[in-house]
Amino acid sequence: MVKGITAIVPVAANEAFVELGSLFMALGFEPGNGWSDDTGRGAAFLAPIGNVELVTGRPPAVPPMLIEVTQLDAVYAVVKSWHETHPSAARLSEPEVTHWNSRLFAFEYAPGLHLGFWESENPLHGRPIAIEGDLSAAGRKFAIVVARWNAVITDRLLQGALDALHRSGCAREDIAIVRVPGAWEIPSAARTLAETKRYAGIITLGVLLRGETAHYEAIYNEVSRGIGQSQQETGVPHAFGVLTCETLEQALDRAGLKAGNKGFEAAIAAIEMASIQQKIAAVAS
Ligand code: DLZ
Repeated sequence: MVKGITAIVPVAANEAFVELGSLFMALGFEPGNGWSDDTGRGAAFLAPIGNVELVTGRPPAVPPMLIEVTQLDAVYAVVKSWHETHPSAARLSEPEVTHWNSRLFAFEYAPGLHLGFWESENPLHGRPIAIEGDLSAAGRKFAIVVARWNAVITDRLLQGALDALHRSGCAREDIAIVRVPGAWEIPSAARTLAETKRYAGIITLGVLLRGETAHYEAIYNEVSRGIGQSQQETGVPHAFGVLTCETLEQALDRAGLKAGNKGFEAAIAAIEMASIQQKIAAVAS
């Protein structure tokens, strides 16, 4: 899989290497890992996104290295003031409107070292790509906590959750199913499973029927609080698949009849969150 792009920019002399490095830092590039050996040295400057652009026909009259920025005028002011104190730098053009709905200024530090700074007039252009989870459950373990109360419905939720896990590549032996008496017991079982740290996600399934449950609000609040607290305190994603319905008919609709299967949806959420957690951890390390 492609991870990033590196453009190698040869710089003639050590002085230019240092000067340009200081300019890039002043512009807000994030410093990357440099290198140095007896053949030379490199300094890396990281941008949030990059792309390779293939062009056919007449190439656009722009410098070969384009740096997309926000607040072009502020960037121009930084480059201009830097340029004034570094007389070796050759040419700096004023920002101009391009024919592609943008503004650009060119900065030629030395022959062959030609940068273009530009800003799109579309504020959404070039936004950094967000971290997003993928929907692959392969190689990950999941636990499902399912209440026996209202089993005619929770069994359907369980089938939906298993369907989502299998279709997303989760192996049968990587799925643990824990049956608990009722929704009230879900948080405690979920927490015990989460604390083992064996599972990438916990899927909680149950049904609370308002019409038939005394102290419905009290039970519901405690179940949702307990599941949320287990998620926050263990750091393991918990998907909430506890239906709260007025009637049995409404619950049946949400368990695969007319309104999708909330067990399936909960499992998909758990799979996605497990992936997101892994990606965030990778970015943070
Ligand atoms: C007691 C009870 C009631 C009245 N209603 C439900 C319900 O609608 N859904 C559910 O999952 N569980 C219900 N329970 C059982 C409690 O969740 C719990 O299992 C018992 O009170 C034993 O602690």
